[in-house]
Amino acid sequence: MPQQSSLFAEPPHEAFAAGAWLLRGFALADAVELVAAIDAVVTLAPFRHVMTPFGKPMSVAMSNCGAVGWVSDRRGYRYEGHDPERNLPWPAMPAVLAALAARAAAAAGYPGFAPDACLINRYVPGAQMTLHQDRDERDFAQPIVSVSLGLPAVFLFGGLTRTDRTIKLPLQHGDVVVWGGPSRRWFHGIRPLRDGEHAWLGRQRLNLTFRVAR
Ligand code: MD3
Ligand code: FE
Repeated sequence: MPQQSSLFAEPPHEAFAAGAWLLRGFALADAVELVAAIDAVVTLAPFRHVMTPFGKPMSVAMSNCGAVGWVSDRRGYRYEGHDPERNLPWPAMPAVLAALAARAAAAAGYPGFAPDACLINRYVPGAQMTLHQDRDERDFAQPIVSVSLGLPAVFLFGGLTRTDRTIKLPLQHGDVVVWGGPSRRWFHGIRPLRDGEHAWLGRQRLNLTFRVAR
């Protein structure tokens, strides 16, 4: 067998926290297909600024695809099979999205990942996500896979309590992170997006978050 060229070999994956794996550039080869699939989803279920239970609209615009979608309103956070804005089921999860999420999870040591929910977050300059935990899902043994596209962002990663000190992690176009094990329950957020222009996607960052919700 010829050896793979070291010039084109995949860079080593980083485990930067217990169970969390950063796969730099893992989505790059599929980016055009991913964005086309996102575009098809948000044509059916447009981005919207959901209300937090505290009555403030989020600065991040959201949509979903898959069997269930993450929703928020005055009653709280939860997963629902229907888009409340359209009174219709969420668009199906495009195969290219589900396949990428499964490949990334497997690369991080979580084989057989079959997400039923994909939250699509759209950040424009200034948009942010304050420190929170993802705890609306049934089984915390299931990892979460996130894909970053477009403008770079600074990701904040803490611990099991809100006051734990946080580390900053820059996330770039094409980066994929798999959050499993203990890291699955840790506080995290996104600093206000810096102004900029992505050569292809313009003044925005798109983030896909794949979860097994039910
Ligand atoms: C760490 N989204 O939608 S993705 C979210 O970039 C969310 O839009 C951010 O946090 C974004 O809930 C961050 C990275 C991420 C997603 C889920 C996690 C990190 C996580 C769950 C547990 C721990
Ligand atoms: Fe989150």
